[in-house]
Amino acid sequence: QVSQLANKFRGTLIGALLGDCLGAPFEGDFVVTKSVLTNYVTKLQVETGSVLQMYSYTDDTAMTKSVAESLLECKGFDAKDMAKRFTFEYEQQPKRGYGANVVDVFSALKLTDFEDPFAPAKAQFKGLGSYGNGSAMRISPVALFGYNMPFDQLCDLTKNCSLLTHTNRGGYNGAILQCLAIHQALHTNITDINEAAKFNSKEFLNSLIDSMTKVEKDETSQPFTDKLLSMKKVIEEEKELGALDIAYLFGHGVAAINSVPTAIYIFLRAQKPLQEYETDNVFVRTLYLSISVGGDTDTIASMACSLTGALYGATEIPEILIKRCEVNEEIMKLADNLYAAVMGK
Ligand code: F2R
Ligand code: MG
Ligand code: MG
Ligand code: MG
Repeated sequence: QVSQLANKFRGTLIGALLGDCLGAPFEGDFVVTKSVLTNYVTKLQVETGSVLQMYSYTDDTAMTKSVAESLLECKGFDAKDMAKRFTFEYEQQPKRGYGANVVDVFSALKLTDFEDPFAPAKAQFKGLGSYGNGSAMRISPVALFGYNMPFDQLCDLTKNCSLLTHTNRGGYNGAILQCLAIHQALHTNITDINEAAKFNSKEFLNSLIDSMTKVEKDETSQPFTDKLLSMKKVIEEEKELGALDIAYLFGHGVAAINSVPTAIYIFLRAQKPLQEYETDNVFVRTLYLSISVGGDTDTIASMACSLTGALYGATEIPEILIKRCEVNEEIMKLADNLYAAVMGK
């Protein structure tokens, strides 16, 4: 028996792992039909035969592990250490479905012996930097480590962790949005799933809009705030968007701007029952809806499920789904270690 906050820490990282592992088989599929997905999600929840089918993690989890381990080991952000862990992890297992260009950063880091760990990322895309969601997808440990941090410090830490691979503001601001959303879910006082009715999606979103407005205030445009504002309209009008509408309105691609707001919308939408798939479990609804939008399914599911996990805790996640994911015990341990670090234990 762990405290509800420790349970929320576990839910955050286990949610991220689960979305990655169980969303990955559909990554790149433009649409996922209702019958295929219903069959898939239903079977995942049933134990048949003596051997449970396991699902592998991808780059999303590989990098999340490195972020968590580095923060724990260094007791804070150490650019060289984190860059080394990303690179080492990639070298050990390069076939984890990494982004097409981020792998050049790892090669350049190695070639320059990590002399300036920020330099290779700056050179990406002719100096524009990556706007991919590769930083947002790995940011959950930062929200945990920064549980007690003031707003500016949490944003700075997130940005620093991002700049090792993503120097385009689309990339690092996407990570900041995802981190702030997890942080807010962790701080939302819900003791268990029976209190789900207490959760107010509109308030949650309004508070996120306030935060993102601060983050983007000095910039020439405010793309993340704008997407959150259009989400607010959808939520206020109580529209219940289907998969195609979600993909059309918020995107389902590898750019952070086309996947972080999508994950946040899915997290909010999954609070209510789905027409497409009947289940009482909010976590299963989050997973189902994430995959249904197609495109970058592992990453969208990972980010959305991490939010659901941060709100309700790991005990809301069906155990059989956790058992199906590679490295689930290791991830649980990392969540516990982050909790202990934050609590000063
Ligand atoms: N890479 C994938 N999935 C495709 C193949 C996986 C398949 N299962 C397999 O194994 O073959 N997934 C992973 O990549 C995403 C995270 O990517 P990240 O870390 O942001 O990488 P990168 O390379 O920096 O950016 C991704 C692509 O975005 C475009 N892009 C980014 N910035 C750009 C810019 N400034 N100008 C133009 N294009 C830019 C490029 O196409 C990049 O290759 C996650 O989905 C993860 O799961
Ligand atoms: Mg991936
Ligand atoms: Mg619970
Ligand atoms: Mg992906």
